[in-house]
Amino acid sequence: MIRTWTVALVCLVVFLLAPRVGHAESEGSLPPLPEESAEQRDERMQWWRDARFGMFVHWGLYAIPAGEWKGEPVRGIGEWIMNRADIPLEEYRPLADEFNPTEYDPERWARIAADAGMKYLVITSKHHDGFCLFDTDATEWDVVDATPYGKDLLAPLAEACRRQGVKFCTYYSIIDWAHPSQKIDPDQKHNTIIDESQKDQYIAYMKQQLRELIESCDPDVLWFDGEWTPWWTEADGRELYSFLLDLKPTLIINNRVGKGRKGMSGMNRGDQQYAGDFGTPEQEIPPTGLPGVDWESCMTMNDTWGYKKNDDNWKSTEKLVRNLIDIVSKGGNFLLNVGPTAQGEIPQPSVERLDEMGDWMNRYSEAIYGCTASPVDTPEWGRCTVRQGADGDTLYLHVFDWPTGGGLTLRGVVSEPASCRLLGGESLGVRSTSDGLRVSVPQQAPNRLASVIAVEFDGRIQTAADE
Ligand code: FHN
Repeated sequence: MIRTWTVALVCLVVFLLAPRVGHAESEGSLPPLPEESAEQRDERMQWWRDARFGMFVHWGLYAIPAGEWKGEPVRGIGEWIMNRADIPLEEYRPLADEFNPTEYDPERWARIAADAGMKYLVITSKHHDGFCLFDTDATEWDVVDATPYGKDLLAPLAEACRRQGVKFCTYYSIIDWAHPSQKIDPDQKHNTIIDESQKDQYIAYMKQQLRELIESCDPDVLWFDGEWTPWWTEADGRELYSFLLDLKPTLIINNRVGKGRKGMSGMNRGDQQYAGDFGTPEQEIPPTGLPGVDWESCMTMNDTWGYKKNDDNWKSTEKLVRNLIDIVSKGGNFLLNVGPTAQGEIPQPSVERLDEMGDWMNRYSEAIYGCTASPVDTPEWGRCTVRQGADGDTLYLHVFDWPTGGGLTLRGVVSEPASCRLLGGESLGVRSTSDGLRVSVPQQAPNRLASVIAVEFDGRIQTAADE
Protein backbone atom coordinates (compact mmCIF):
# COMPACT_ATOMS: atom_id res chain seq x y z
CA MET A 1 0.00 0.00 0.00
CA ILE A 2 1.48 3.30 -1.03
CA ARG A 3 1.52 5.51 1.99
CA THR A 4 -0.83 8.44 1.60
CA TRP A 5 1.75 11.12 2.04
CA THR A 6 3.88 9.55 -0.66
CA VAL A 7 0.91 10.17 -2.92
CA ALA A 8 0.81 13.77 -1.67
CA LEU A 9 4.52 14.05 -2.41
CA VAL A 10 4.01 12.71 -5.94
CA CYS A 11 1.25 15.27 -6.46
CA LEU A 12 3.57 18.01 -5.26
CA VAL A 13 6.30 16.89 -7.68
CA VAL A 14 3.78 16.76 -10.53
CA PHE A 15 2.64 20.28 -9.62
CA LEU A 16 6.20 21.57 -9.59
CA LEU A 17 6.99 20.01 -12.98
CA ALA A 18 3.60 20.67 -14.56
CA PRO A 19 3.52 23.32 -17.27
CA ARG A 20 2.10 26.53 -15.89
CA VAL A 21 -1.37 26.27 -17.36
CA GLY A 22 -3.18 29.38 -16.39
CA HIS A 23 -6.17 29.95 -14.24
CA ALA A 24 -8.18 32.93 -15.56
CA GLU A 25 -5.06 35.06 -15.12
CA SER A 26 -1.90 33.32 -16.22
CA GLU A 27 1.03 33.86 -13.88
CA GLY A 28 2.95 35.88 -16.47
CA SER A 29 0.30 38.61 -16.56
CA LEU A 30 0.19 38.99 -12.77
CA PRO A 31 2.04 41.35 -10.45
CA PRO A 32 4.90 39.45 -8.78
CA LEU A 33 4.48 38.03 -5.29
CA PRO A 34 6.84 39.56 -2.70
CA GLU A 35 10.35 38.11 -2.66
CA GLU A 36 10.82 35.80 0.36
CA SER A 37 13.30 32.96 0.95
CA ALA A 38 12.11 29.63 2.35
CA GLU A 39 13.94 30.46 5.59
CA GLN A 40 12.23 33.88 5.85
CA ARG A 41 8.83 32.27 5.22
CA ASP A 42 9.50 29.56 7.81
CA GLU A 43 10.41 32.23 10.37
CA ARG A 44 7.24 34.23 9.61
CA MET A 45 4.99 31.14 9.75
CA GLN A 46 6.60 29.40 12.74
CA TRP A 47 4.35 30.62 15.58
CA TRP A 48 1.26 29.87 13.46
CA ARG A 49 2.45 26.32 12.62
CA ASP A 50 3.24 25.66 16.28
CA ALA A 51 -0.10 27.13 17.48
CA ARG A 52 -2.30 24.47 15.82
CA PHE A 53 -5.52 25.63 17.57
CA GLY A 54 -7.39 28.96 17.35
CA MET A 55 -10.78 30.55 18.03
CA PHE A 56 -12.92 31.97 15.22
CA VAL A 57 -15.45 34.62 16.34
CA HIS A 58 -18.40 35.61 14.12
CA TRP A 59 -20.03 38.61 15.78
CA GLY A 60 -22.06 41.53 14.48
CA LEU A 61 -25.54 42.87 13.85
CA TYR A 62 -26.67 39.43 12.63
CA ALA A 63 -26.52 38.26 16.28
CA ILE A 64 -29.70 40.30 16.89
CA PRO A 65 -32.11 38.32 14.65
CA ALA A 66 -29.94 35.27 15.51
CA GLY A 67 -31.16 32.98 12.76
CA GLU A 68 -34.75 34.18 12.43
CA TRP A 69 -36.23 36.94 10.28
CA LYS A 70 -39.95 37.78 10.49
CA GLY A 71 -40.51 34.31 11.91
CA GLU A 72 -38.64 32.72 9.01
CA PRO A 73 -35.72 30.54 10.14
CA VAL A 74 -32.51 31.46 8.30
CA ARG A 75 -28.98 30.17 8.86
CA GLY A 76 -25.79 32.13 9.46
CA ILE A 77 -24.85 35.48 8.01
CA GLY A 78 -23.50 34.38 4.64
CA GLU A 79 -26.67 32.46 3.91
CA TRP A 80 -29.04 35.26 4.90
CA ILE A 81 -29.21 36.94 1.54
CA MET A 82 -28.67 33.71 -0.33
CA ASN A 83 -31.82 31.96 0.76
CA ARG A 84 -35.52 32.69 1.13
CA ALA A 85 -35.02 35.39 3.76
CA ASP A 86 -33.93 37.89 1.11
CA ILE A 87 -33.33 40.66 3.62
CA PRO A 88 -33.24 44.01 1.82
CA LEU A 89 -30.45 46.17 3.20
CA GLU A 90 -32.88 48.93 4.13
CA GLU A 91 -34.58 46.43 6.47
CA TYR A 92 -31.21 45.20 7.77
CA ARG A 93 -29.68 48.63 8.56
CA PRO A 94 -32.00 49.48 11.49
CA LEU A 95 -30.48 46.54 13.41
CA ALA A 96 -27.61 48.94 14.23
CA ASP A 97 -30.02 51.02 16.33
CA GLU A 98 -30.51 47.98 18.59
CA PHE A 99 -26.87 46.83 18.89
CA ASN A 100 -25.75 47.48 22.47
CA PRO A 101 -23.63 44.55 23.80
CA THR A 102 -23.62 45.59 27.44
CA GLU A 103 -22.46 42.11 28.54
CA TYR A 104 -19.37 42.21 26.31
CA ASP A 105 -16.31 41.23 28.37
CA PRO A 106 -13.19 41.00 26.16
CA GLU A 107 -11.09 39.76 29.10
CA ARG A 108 -13.50 36.83 29.59
CA TRP A 109 -13.49 36.00 25.87
CA ALA A 110 -9.67 36.01 25.78
CA ARG A 111 -9.49 33.88 28.94
CA ILE A 112 -12.00 31.35 27.53
CA ALA A 113 -9.83 31.04 24.42
CA ALA A 114 -6.59 30.75 26.42
CA ASP A 115 -8.04 28.24 28.89
CA ALA A 116 -9.24 26.09 25.98
CA GLY A 117 -5.66 25.92 24.72
CA MET A 118 -6.30 28.24 21.77
CA LYS A 119 -3.19 30.17 20.77
CA TYR A 120 -4.85 32.71 18.46
CA LEU A 121 -8.25 34.36 17.96
CA VAL A 122 -9.69 35.55 14.62
CA ILE A 123 -12.69 37.91 14.93
CA THR A 124 -14.88 39.39 12.19
CA SER A 125 -13.87 43.04 11.86
CA LYS A 126 -16.22 43.50 8.87
CA HIS A 127 -18.42 40.73 7.45
CA HIS A 128 -20.30 40.74 4.13
CA ASP A 129 -22.83 43.24 5.54
CA GLY A 130 -20.05 45.84 5.64
CA PHE A 131 -20.74 46.69 9.28
CA CYS A 132 -17.48 47.43 11.13
CA LEU A 133 -16.83 46.33 14.72
CA PHE A 134 -13.98 48.86 14.95
CA ASP A 135 -13.70 52.65 14.82
CA THR A 136 -13.08 53.53 11.18
CA ASP A 137 -12.90 56.95 9.50
CA ALA A 138 -13.85 55.34 6.19
CA THR A 139 -17.56 54.96 7.00
CA GLU A 140 -20.20 55.68 9.63
CA TRP A 141 -21.55 52.13 9.19
CA ASP A 142 -19.60 51.06 12.25
CA VAL A 143 -20.16 50.31 15.92
CA VAL A 144 -18.95 53.76 17.05
CA ASP A 145 -21.16 55.90 14.78
CA ALA A 146 -24.21 53.69 14.16
CA THR A 147 -25.03 51.99 17.46
CA PRO A 148 -26.05 52.95 21.01
CA TYR A 149 -22.93 51.07 22.21
CA GLY A 150 -20.74 53.69 20.52
CA LYS A 151 -17.30 52.19 21.29
CA ASP A 152 -14.67 50.23 19.37
CA LEU A 153 -15.03 46.50 20.12
CA LEU A 154 -11.77 45.16 18.71
CA ALA A 155 -8.98 47.19 20.34
CA PRO A 156 -10.00 46.12 23.89
CA LEU A 157 -10.14 42.49 22.74
CA ALA A 158 -6.70 42.78 21.16
CA GLU A 159 -5.29 44.04 24.47
CA ALA A 160 -7.06 41.29 26.43
CA CYS A 161 -5.77 38.63 24.06
CA ARG A 162 -2.21 39.83 24.50
CA ARG A 163 -2.61 39.76 28.28
CA GLN A 164 -3.79 36.13 27.98
CA GLY A 165 -1.01 35.11 25.58
CA VAL A 166 -3.39 34.72 22.63
CA LYS A 167 -2.44 36.17 19.22
CA PHE A 168 -5.10 38.64 18.02
CA CYS A 169 -6.21 38.31 14.39
CA THR A 170 -9.01 39.75 12.25
CA TYR A 171 -11.36 38.51 9.54
CA TYR A 172 -12.23 40.95 6.73
CA SER A 173 -14.79 40.40 3.96
CA ILE A 174 -13.89 41.53 0.43
CA ILE A 175 -17.57 41.63 -0.57
CA ASP A 176 -19.42 44.49 1.11
CA TRP A 177 -23.17 44.71 0.69
CA ALA A 178 -23.33 48.25 2.12
CA HIS A 179 -20.53 49.95 0.19
CA PRO A 180 -21.86 52.23 -2.61
CA SER A 181 -19.53 50.60 -5.16
CA GLN A 182 -21.42 47.32 -5.15
CA LYS A 183 -24.71 45.55 -4.61
CA ILE A 184 -25.80 41.97 -4.04
CA ASP A 185 -26.09 40.05 -7.30
CA PRO A 186 -29.81 39.22 -7.49
CA ASP A 187 -29.06 36.03 -9.42
CA GLN A 188 -26.03 34.86 -7.39
CA LYS A 189 -26.71 36.22 -3.94
CA HIS A 190 -23.38 35.11 -2.47
CA ASN A 191 -21.72 37.52 -4.93
CA THR A 192 -21.85 41.26 -5.31
CA ILE A 193 -21.85 43.20 -8.58
CA ILE A 194 -19.40 46.09 -8.55
CA ASP A 195 -19.51 49.31 -10.53
CA GLU A 196 -16.12 48.92 -12.24
CA SER A 197 -15.72 52.70 -12.28
CA GLN A 198 -15.77 52.58 -8.47
CA LYS A 199 -13.59 49.47 -7.95
CA ASP A 200 -10.39 51.44 -7.34
CA GLN A 201 -12.26 53.60 -4.84
CA TYR A 202 -13.47 50.50 -3.00
CA ILE A 203 -9.99 48.97 -2.94
CA ALA A 204 -8.72 52.27 -1.47
CA TYR A 205 -11.54 52.00 1.10
CA MET A 206 -10.41 48.47 2.03
CA LYS A 207 -6.77 49.56 2.29
CA GLN A 208 -7.73 52.48 4.55
CA GLN A 209 -9.65 50.15 6.86
CA LEU A 210 -6.94 47.49 6.87
CA ARG A 211 -4.35 50.12 7.71
CA GLU A 212 -6.63 51.34 10.54
CA LEU A 213 -6.92 47.77 11.84
CA ILE A 214 -3.16 47.27 11.77
CA GLU A 215 -2.58 50.60 13.52
CA SER A 216 -5.31 50.14 16.16
CA CYS A 217 -5.27 46.38 16.83
CA ASP A 218 -2.01 45.13 15.27
CA PRO A 219 -3.45 41.78 14.13
CA ASP A 220 -1.00 38.91 13.53
CA VAL A 221 -3.22 37.27 10.88
CA LEU A 222 -5.54 38.88 8.33
CA TRP A 223 -8.21 36.35 7.42
CA PHE A 224 -9.92 37.37 4.16
CA ASP A 225 -13.24 36.03 2.91
CA GLY A 226 -15.62 36.75 0.04
CA GLU A 227 -12.87 36.50 -2.57
CA TRP A 228 -15.10 34.24 -4.65
CA THR A 229 -17.02 37.18 -6.14
CA PRO A 230 -16.18 37.39 -9.89
CA TRP A 231 -15.00 41.02 -9.90
CA TRP A 232 -12.16 40.23 -7.47
CA THR A 233 -9.06 38.96 -9.30
CA GLU A 234 -5.79 37.25 -8.42
CA ALA A 235 -4.02 40.45 -9.52
CA ASP A 236 -6.13 42.38 -6.98
CA GLY A 237 -5.24 39.80 -4.35
CA ARG A 238 -1.52 39.93 -5.04
CA GLU A 239 -1.51 43.71 -4.96
CA LEU A 240 -3.36 43.75 -1.62
CA TYR A 241 -1.13 40.99 -0.21
CA SER A 242 2.01 42.99 -1.11
CA PHE A 243 0.48 46.21 0.25
CA LEU A 244 -0.22 44.54 3.60
CA LEU A 245 3.18 42.86 3.92
CA ASP A 246 4.79 46.22 3.19
CA LEU A 247 2.76 47.64 6.11
CA LYS A 248 3.57 44.73 8.43
CA PRO A 249 6.21 42.23 7.15
CA THR A 250 5.41 39.67 9.87
CA LEU A 251 1.72 39.48 8.93
CA ILE A 252 0.26 36.11 7.97
CA ILE A 253 -2.56 36.24 5.39
CA ASN A 254 -4.87 33.40 4.32
CA ASN A 255 -5.36 32.21 0.74
CA ARG A 256 -8.73 33.99 0.42
CA VAL A 257 -6.90 37.29 -0.24
CA GLY A 258 -6.47 36.06 -3.83
CA LYS A 259 -8.15 33.58 -6.15
CA GLY A 260 -6.19 30.46 -5.28
CA ARG A 261 -8.82 28.70 -3.21
CA LYS A 262 -10.44 25.77 -4.94
CA GLY A 263 -13.98 25.91 -3.56
CA MET A 264 -14.79 24.72 -0.06
CA SER A 265 -11.85 22.30 -0.18
CA GLY A 266 -9.99 25.44 0.75
CA MET A 267 -6.68 24.35 -0.73
CA ASN A 268 -5.13 26.12 -3.69
CA ARG A 269 -5.53 25.07 -7.28
CA GLY A 270 -2.32 23.38 -8.41
CA ASP A 271 -1.82 25.36 -11.62
CA GLN A 272 0.34 28.26 -10.32
CA GLN A 273 1.32 30.23 -7.23
CA TYR A 274 -1.39 32.34 -5.59
CA ALA A 275 -1.38 35.11 -3.00
CA GLY A 276 -1.85 33.97 0.57
CA ASP A 277 0.00 31.90 3.16
CA PHE A 278 -2.31 29.04 4.06
CA GLY A 279 -5.18 27.00 2.70
CA THR A 280 -8.64 27.32 4.27
CA PRO A 281 -10.80 24.17 4.16
CA GLU A 282 -14.19 25.13 5.57
CA GLN A 283 -16.44 22.81 7.60
CA GLU A 284 -14.28 19.90 6.47
CA ILE A 285 -10.98 18.16 7.13
CA PRO A 286 -8.83 17.04 4.18
CA PRO A 287 -9.04 13.24 3.76
CA THR A 288 -5.28 12.72 3.80
CA GLY A 289 -2.20 14.27 5.35
CA LEU A 290 -0.63 17.25 3.60
CA PRO A 291 2.91 17.32 4.97
CA GLY A 292 4.76 20.54 4.21
CA VAL A 293 1.55 22.42 3.31
CA ASP A 294 0.20 25.20 5.55
CA TRP A 295 -3.56 24.90 5.98
CA GLU A 296 -6.28 25.48 8.56
CA SER A 297 -9.74 23.93 8.79
CA CYS A 298 -12.36 26.43 10.01
CA MET A 299 -15.46 24.85 11.53
CA THR A 300 -18.51 25.75 13.57
CA MET A 301 -19.38 24.08 16.88
CA ASN A 302 -23.04 23.98 15.87
CA ASP A 303 -24.04 24.62 12.29
CA THR A 304 -24.10 28.41 11.93
CA TRP A 305 -21.26 30.92 12.04
CA GLY A 306 -23.32 33.66 13.67
CA TYR A 307 -25.30 33.20 16.88
CA LYS A 308 -28.51 31.19 16.44
CA LYS A 309 -31.04 31.30 19.25
CA ASN A 310 -32.54 28.07 20.57
CA ASP A 311 -29.88 26.07 18.75
CA ASP A 312 -29.57 22.45 19.86
CA ASN A 313 -27.33 21.04 17.17
CA TRP A 314 -23.96 21.10 18.95
CA LYS A 315 -21.00 18.84 18.20
CA SER A 316 -19.84 16.83 21.23
CA THR A 317 -16.58 17.68 22.96
CA GLU A 318 -15.32 14.25 21.92
CA LYS A 319 -15.97 15.15 18.27
CA LEU A 320 -14.28 18.54 18.66
CA VAL A 321 -11.18 17.06 20.35
CA ARG A 322 -10.93 14.30 17.75
CA ASN A 323 -11.33 16.89 14.95
CA LEU A 324 -8.40 18.80 16.43
CA ILE A 325 -6.30 15.63 16.61
CA ASP A 326 -7.30 14.55 13.08
CA ILE A 327 -6.37 17.97 11.68
CA VAL A 328 -2.97 18.11 13.41
CA SER A 329 -2.26 14.49 12.36
CA LYS A 330 -2.60 15.77 8.78
CA GLY A 331 -0.40 18.83 9.35
CA GLY A 332 -3.07 21.50 9.78
CA ASN A 333 -4.51 24.04 12.22
CA PHE A 334 -8.01 23.98 13.69
CA LEU A 335 -9.94 27.30 13.77
CA LEU A 336 -13.02 26.58 15.89
CA ASN A 337 -15.88 29.08 15.75
CA VAL A 338 -18.01 30.74 18.42
CA GLY A 339 -20.96 33.04 17.62
CA PRO A 340 -21.51 35.48 20.51
CA THR A 341 -24.98 36.86 21.31
CA ALA A 342 -26.06 40.44 20.58
CA GLN A 343 -25.54 41.13 24.29
CA GLY A 344 -21.87 40.14 23.93
CA GLU A 345 -21.80 36.70 25.52
CA ILE A 346 -20.30 33.49 24.14
CA PRO A 347 -23.14 30.92 24.22
CA GLN A 348 -22.99 28.56 27.21
CA PRO A 349 -22.86 25.36 25.06
CA SER A 350 -19.70 26.79 23.45
CA VAL A 351 -18.21 27.75 26.82
CA GLU A 352 -18.84 24.24 28.21
CA ARG A 353 -17.21 22.52 25.23
CA LEU A 354 -14.21 24.85 25.27
CA ASP A 355 -13.77 24.26 28.99
CA GLU A 356 -13.70 20.48 28.45
CA MET A 357 -11.30 20.89 25.51
CA GLY A 358 -9.09 22.93 27.82
CA ASP A 359 -9.01 20.07 30.35
CA TRP A 360 -7.89 17.72 27.57
CA MET A 361 -5.30 20.21 26.31
CA ASN A 362 -3.95 20.75 29.84
CA ARG A 363 -3.05 17.06 29.86
CA TYR A 364 -2.13 16.42 26.23
CA SER A 365 -1.15 19.70 24.50
CA GLU A 366 2.42 18.38 24.12
CA ALA A 367 0.99 16.10 21.41
CA ILE A 368 -0.62 19.06 19.59
CA TYR A 369 1.47 22.25 19.81
CA GLY A 370 4.43 22.26 17.43
CA CYS A 371 3.52 18.81 16.12
CA THR A 372 3.37 17.89 12.46
CA ALA A 373 1.70 15.35 10.18
CA SER A 374 1.88 11.65 10.94
CA PRO A 375 4.69 9.80 9.10
CA VAL A 376 2.48 6.74 8.67
CA ASP A 377 -1.00 6.05 7.40
CA THR A 378 -3.95 6.57 9.71
CA PRO A 379 -4.28 3.61 12.11
CA GLU A 380 -7.71 2.07 12.69
CA TRP A 381 -7.67 2.97 16.41
CA GLY A 382 -6.93 6.70 16.14
CA ARG A 383 -4.38 9.18 14.84
CA CYS A 384 -0.66 9.99 15.13
CA THR A 385 1.20 13.27 15.43
CA VAL A 386 4.95 13.76 15.55
CA ARG A 387 7.34 16.22 17.16
CA GLN A 388 10.81 16.47 15.65
CA GLY A 389 13.41 17.23 18.32
CA ALA A 390 17.14 17.89 18.25
CA ASP A 391 17.75 14.62 20.14
CA GLY A 392 15.17 12.62 18.25
CA ASP A 393 11.52 12.36 17.32
CA THR A 394 8.53 11.73 19.54
CA LEU A 395 5.57 9.93 18.00
CA TYR A 396 2.24 10.53 19.72
CA LEU A 397 -0.40 7.82 19.42
CA HIS A 398 -3.85 9.40 19.94
CA VAL A 399 -6.05 6.44 20.78
CA PHE A 400 -9.78 6.88 20.13
CA ASP A 401 -10.69 3.17 20.36
CA TRP A 402 -8.78 1.72 23.28
CA PRO A 403 -7.74 -1.94 22.68
CA THR A 404 -9.20 -4.52 25.02
CA GLY A 405 -6.54 -7.18 24.57
CA GLY A 406 -3.76 -5.21 26.29
CA GLY A 407 -1.83 -4.47 23.11
CA LEU A 408 -1.77 -1.76 20.44
CA THR A 409 -0.09 -2.12 17.03
CA LEU A 410 1.10 0.73 14.81
CA ARG A 411 2.04 -0.40 11.32
CA GLY A 412 4.62 1.33 9.16
CA VAL A 413 7.26 2.38 11.72
CA VAL A 414 10.52 0.44 11.41
CA SER A 415 12.76 2.43 13.78
CA GLU A 416 13.64 0.84 17.12
CA PRO A 417 11.86 2.91 19.84
CA ALA A 418 13.91 4.17 22.78
CA SER A 419 11.02 4.44 25.24
CA CYS A 420 7.25 4.61 25.55
CA ARG A 421 4.89 6.16 28.11
CA LEU A 422 1.31 7.16 28.65
CA LEU A 423 1.38 10.94 28.27
CA GLY A 424 1.10 12.13 31.87
CA GLY A 425 1.37 8.56 33.11
CA GLU A 426 3.43 5.40 33.51
CA SER A 427 5.98 3.85 31.16
CA LEU A 428 4.72 1.21 28.78
CA GLY A 429 6.37 -1.79 27.17
CA VAL A 430 7.08 -1.34 23.43
CA ARG A 431 8.82 -3.48 20.84
CA SER A 432 9.47 -3.35 17.13
CA THR A 433 7.94 -6.34 15.29
CA SER A 434 7.61 -7.38 11.67
CA ASP A 435 4.10 -5.96 11.96
CA GLY A 436 5.25 -2.56 13.23
CA LEU A 437 5.36 -1.16 16.77
CA ARG A 438 3.64 -3.22 19.49
CA VAL A 439 2.76 -1.33 22.69
CA SER A 440 1.55 -2.98 25.87
CA VAL A 441 -1.34 -0.94 27.27
CA PRO A 442 -3.47 -1.08 30.46
CA GLN A 443 -7.03 -2.37 30.30
CA GLN A 444 -8.66 1.02 30.85
CA ALA A 445 -8.36 4.02 28.54
CA PRO A 446 -6.91 6.93 30.56
CA ASN A 447 -9.14 9.52 28.87
CA ARG A 448 -12.68 9.22 27.45
CA LEU A 449 -12.10 11.81 24.71
CA ALA A 450 -8.77 10.45 23.44
CA SER A 451 -5.81 8.90 25.28
CA VAL A 452 -2.24 9.66 24.20
CA ILE A 453 0.86 7.47 24.22
CA ALA A 454 4.30 8.98 23.55
CA VAL A 455 6.95 6.85 21.81
CA GLU A 456 10.44 8.34 21.87
CA PHE A 457 13.09 7.62 19.23
CA ASP A 458 16.81 8.38 19.13
CA GLY A 459 16.96 10.29 15.84
CA ARG A 460 14.39 10.64 13.05
CA ILE A 461 11.58 8.09 12.82
CA GLN A 462 12.15 5.64 9.95
CA THR A 463 9.11 4.14 8.24
CA ALA A 464 8.53 1.28 5.81
CA ALA A 465 8.07 3.85 3.04
CA ASP A 466 11.55 5.24 3.73
CA GLU A 467 13.14 1.88 2.96
O1 FHN B 1 -20.33 33.48 3.96
C1 FHN B 1 -19.23 33.28 4.84
C2 FHN B 1 -19.69 32.69 6.14
O2 FHN B 1 -20.61 33.55 6.77
C3 FHN B 1 -18.48 32.49 7.06
O3 FHN B 1 -17.86 33.74 7.35
C4 FHN B 1 -17.49 31.55 6.38
C5 FHN B 1 -16.27 31.36 7.26
O4 FHN B 1 -15.22 30.90 6.49
N1 FHN B 1 -17.09 32.14 5.09
C6 FHN B 1 -18.18 32.40 4.17
C7 FHN B 1 -18.78 31.11 3.64
O5 FHN B 1 -17.74 30.39 2.97
